[in-house]
Amino acid sequence: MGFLAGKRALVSGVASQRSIAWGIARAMHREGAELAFLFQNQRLEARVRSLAASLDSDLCYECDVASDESLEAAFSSLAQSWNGLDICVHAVAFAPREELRGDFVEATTREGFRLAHDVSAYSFTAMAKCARPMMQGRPGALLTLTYLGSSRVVPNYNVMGLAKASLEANVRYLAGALGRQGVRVNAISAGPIKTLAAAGITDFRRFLEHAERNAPLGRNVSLDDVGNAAAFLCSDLASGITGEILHVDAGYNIMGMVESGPD
Ligand code: NAD
Ligand code: 0WE
Repeated sequence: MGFLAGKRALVSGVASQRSIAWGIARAMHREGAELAFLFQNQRLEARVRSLAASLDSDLCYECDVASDESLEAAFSSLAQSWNGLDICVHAVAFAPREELRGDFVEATTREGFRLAHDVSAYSFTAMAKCARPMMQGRPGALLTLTYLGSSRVVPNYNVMGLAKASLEANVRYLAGALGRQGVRVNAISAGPIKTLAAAGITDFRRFLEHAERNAPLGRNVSLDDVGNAAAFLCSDLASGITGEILHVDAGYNIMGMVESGPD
């Protein structure tokens, strides 16, 4: 029997088979969890429904995390099928594409900052507000995805780095607020993975090559690496862990001196 048998998990952020959220859903399903999904808009509905079906789920709800009404509608639809929720996965981020390149000071605008923080950081608090009543009386787990650019200067990551710093503080404050209710809140800081969000980034290949060359494990991380860690963190095996940022990056973050590439 899997270590998530009997658990109900809601997963946001699936846009394709390469999404980190999809790796997490696969691992949780393998460990016996029952799944439900949120999709951003109708453009993604058919794809998410067919992916969900392959993991035995027909619970898929539209949800724009920048809208409280949309979040409330999605959770109240979910509550018609499920009387409780054990796991909630937040795997959503957005900043205007043109702010993810070039000089940070030049590239960053007030509106880009606002949008990045709203969609990528506040939405985790908003989701926790919705999930909390459904987690009443059970040992719940919330999980989000972050990146090293929250705490180190990563070229071109720019305003997303600030939003991830806020998201990581969010993990700690939510963990502080929800702990007495038995709800744990954690994040995985993943190494670079070629997803749709990454495909929009100039020179993303260089990030992959750099990480592969310099990470202690000498490779990049896979959807399974992240999915397995996520399944663990959201399971009772991690019952003593909350407010934690767990690096799943082949060890890249520990390095103090890295080799530059052939270019
Ligand atoms: P992805 O493009 O597959 O997923 C991003 C998701 O965000 C999409 O499903 C998209 O629909 C959703 N989204 C964006 N705006 C939304 C909104 N307003 N409402 C609802 N959903 C919205 O890319 P991914 O790389 O799997 O990203 C998932 C998470 O992992 C993000 O938080 C990202 O910052 C984080 N992350 C990614 C990497 C990487 O290298 N790919 C590394 C570390 C962390
Ligand atoms: O968090 C991310 C990417 C999040 C992201 C991606 C996009 C692309 C398309 C947020 N908003 C948008 N907006 C778009 O229009 N990552 C951790 C992956 C990533 O993105 C980078 C990276 C890495 C790694 C951007 C610059 C430098 C490195």
